[in-house]
Amino acid sequence: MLHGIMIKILILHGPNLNLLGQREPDVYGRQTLDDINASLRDMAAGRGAELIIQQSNHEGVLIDAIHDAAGQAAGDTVAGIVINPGAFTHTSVALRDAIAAVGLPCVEVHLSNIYAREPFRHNSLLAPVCLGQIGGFGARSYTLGLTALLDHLSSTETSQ
Ligand code: CA2
Repeated sequence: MLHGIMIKILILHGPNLNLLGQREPDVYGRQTLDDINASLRDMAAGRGAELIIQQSNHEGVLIDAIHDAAGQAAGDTVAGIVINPGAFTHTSVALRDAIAAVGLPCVEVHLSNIYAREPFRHNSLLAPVCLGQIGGFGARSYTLGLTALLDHLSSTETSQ
């Protein structure tokens, strides 16, 4: 809770993450996206937060979701974003610009350790406009990312 209001967090899953648990379990694990979302909802409920969760394979849909998060009416505030941008991590200036434009605190998460993989995955265009990046812990990267965001929001609330 922030200022007695149930805070909302946007969880965004990028392209191909709808396939989780069905393909490439050696790289991405056996949990499905529904499993990950259920763990996140459990964790959020314990911390007085509500989640809006979206997955899209389309860059523009992800950008619209970020814009919509920033445009929520007062009392329906989205306080921050946890995003796994998938392959758009390495390519999307447009997603980076959307995050920078809305100014919401954002945590980038990855199932895999992108720095231990092919060189084309070593650069994130989004990381510089995020609070931080967590990767390499499988599905746990998401819960770690949400914890980091909620802790950040609590600490900035008490310091204001
Ligand atoms: O490690 C991550 O979370 C990634 O964001 C996953 C992306 C990849 O392009 C990034 O470099 C790192 C790929 C998501 C694809 O997800 C699949 C899941 C199951 C089967 C096939 C793909």
